[in-house]
Amino acid sequence: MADIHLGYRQYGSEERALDFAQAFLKAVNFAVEKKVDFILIAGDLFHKRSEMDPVTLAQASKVLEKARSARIPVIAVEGNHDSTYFRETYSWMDYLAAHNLLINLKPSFGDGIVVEEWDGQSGAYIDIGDVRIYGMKYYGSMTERILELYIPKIKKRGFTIFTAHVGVEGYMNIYGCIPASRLHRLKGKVDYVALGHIHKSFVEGNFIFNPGSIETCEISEYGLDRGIFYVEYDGELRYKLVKFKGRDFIILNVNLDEEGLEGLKRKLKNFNSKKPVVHIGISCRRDTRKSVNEEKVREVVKAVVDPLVMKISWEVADIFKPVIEDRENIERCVIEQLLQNYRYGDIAEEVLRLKSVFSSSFDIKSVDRFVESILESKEEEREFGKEREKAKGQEKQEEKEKERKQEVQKEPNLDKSVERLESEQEGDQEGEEVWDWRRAYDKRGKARKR
Ligand SMILES: [Mn+2]
Repeated sequence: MADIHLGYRQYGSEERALDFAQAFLKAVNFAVEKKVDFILIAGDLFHKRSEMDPVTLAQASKVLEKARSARIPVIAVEGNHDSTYFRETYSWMDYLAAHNLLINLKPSFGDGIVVEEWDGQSGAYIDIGDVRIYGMKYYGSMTERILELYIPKIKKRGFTIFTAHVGVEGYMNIYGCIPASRLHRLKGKVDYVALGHIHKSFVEGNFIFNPGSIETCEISEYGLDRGIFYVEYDGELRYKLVKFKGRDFIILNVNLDEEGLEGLKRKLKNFNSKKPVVHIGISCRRDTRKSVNEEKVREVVKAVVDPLVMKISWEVADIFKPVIEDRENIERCVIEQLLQNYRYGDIAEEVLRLKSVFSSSFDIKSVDRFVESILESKEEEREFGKEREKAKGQEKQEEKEKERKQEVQKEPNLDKSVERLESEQEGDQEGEEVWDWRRAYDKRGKARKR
């Protein structure tokens, strides 16, 4: 399974957040019922990567505990909604792993990419019986590069699975997709590629499996085949997509000039849904818009169906279109003025470039290149700053060292343990906190590269 999106209060509805948790419970219950050997979650267990609330955490724990008490291991990777991908941080998935609720696979980066076996806290692969599972979290624009580094580290053992949160180009126009050919390079080393990210199910060549989301995160997903894959292997691979529909949605368009509210009522009567999410797009002339109160539309909907959420959007035909000459210059002035209110510095040029990249063609590659060029320049600035800090830090350190030596000379019988304590304190000079997760799970005892 993939793309669970726990904690998504869609339309601000608590009920919807419950729908997502309910779908997750249904998926795990299915696995328990089928007595599967393990569960794979290919990313986006959570909807928000940082703002966790107790309810969402409780939902995740409760459902995962079901799998744990049935002795079914849950192997997961982080999605774009689960962790930051430009630097390593302690994610909620790490938290769940620390509480033995799942196994969070990801490579680490020391001297190059590090692909180590799961040791109970961290690691990139795990063996379960005759199955080996490798995991890779979401890396955004870095995905292709990291995959290239990752592939040579993979060693086939039994039935080998590669699970990652990455999209395959050509299914949905979203960010974070790579060409299928990149993943087909895993052939020979890997038997099954389990993906998440694209909220629609697809299977490529009996090799790449993407189940899609288990609840509707966007109305564009509604009606698409989505769910979980139930997979069996006994020398031969068999799979079945167990479809998850989730909450009912009613998505309707009505032309009020031609069909009137009666037409809307008639269309609504075709649905037999329980507490659906209702989306109604109304198109009409300006004079019709003026004569029909939105409240009236709502009443019509409520009289026919009992909606959980109702969204109404109007498309009013307009005869009036403003004529703007020298649009570019006006835009530049507006953006510059807007930016003056914030402390972003002089970035009007970048904002305009970004806008043009997005508006001329939705070419994800050029957006990608653009973002990377910005990040690189920021990175350089930061590196430069760090160098200076380091130089300053070294001076301080040397002074400290001198003082320490003088003290030792004054008191030559200093206990070794005190000395150790002192050096530990010096190590804390960089403003480390009392509990530093980076240290908490680094075997070598030094802070990981962020
Ligand atoms: Mn997702």
